[in-house]
Amino acid sequence: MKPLLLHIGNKRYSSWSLRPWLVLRKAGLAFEEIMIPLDTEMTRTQINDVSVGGTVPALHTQKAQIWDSLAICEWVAEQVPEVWPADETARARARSAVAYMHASFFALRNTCPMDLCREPEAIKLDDATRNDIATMQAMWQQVQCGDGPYLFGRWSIADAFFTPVAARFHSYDIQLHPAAQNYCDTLLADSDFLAWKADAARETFRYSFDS
Ligand SMILES: N[C@@H](CCC(=O)N[C@@H](CS)C(=O)NCC(=O)O)C(=O)O
Repeated sequence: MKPLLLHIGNKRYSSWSLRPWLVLRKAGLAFEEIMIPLDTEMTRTQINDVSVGGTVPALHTQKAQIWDSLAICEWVAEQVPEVWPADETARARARSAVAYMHASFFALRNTCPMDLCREPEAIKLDDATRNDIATMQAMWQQVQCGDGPYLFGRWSIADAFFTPVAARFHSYDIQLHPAAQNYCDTLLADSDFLAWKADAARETFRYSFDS
């Protein structure tokens, strides 16, 4: 049987790739990963060869090629439902939070791109980014439920979606409310995230904006 193959971008920069990678790990599904360096002359061809949508992450299963981070996480949840909260209401809230992350927060993404090797340092933030940061914290506060350090008690896909956000908040030294800071600290101390981050530190590829 062919193994699951997850095509990802550079671990240092690819926040979209980190999410399904974490979910596959937490689900306990065996998979192989293939990294496609982003921003090289070959990137476009290499991604188009493995992804109908022309982006990574892309997961190849026995039956299908799935090329969107959320779609991959949903496929994993069909194999291992525990990656969503068990309670129906919490699951609906988790899906709402994940969909919101998937489709919004553009100012935060553009101003504070994920760079796991960046020495934490504050930058000047515009109003739109400050608004995204406030909205994110308010949303976490509103949806949080259950016992445990994660957004919905035990770890779920929602926490995978917010791990890159926690990494951004750390890298750009963004001051958070205590509850949000605790949540980010929990995500950044996760052993699977730390394994990904260690791999990122070993990558030699650098974006051209990185001097
Ligand atoms: N909505 C997509 C976005 C994925 C995405 O934008 N991936 C970036 C890398 S992080 C990409 O493949 N960019 C194409 C390129 O660099 O040519 C998802 O959730 O998977």
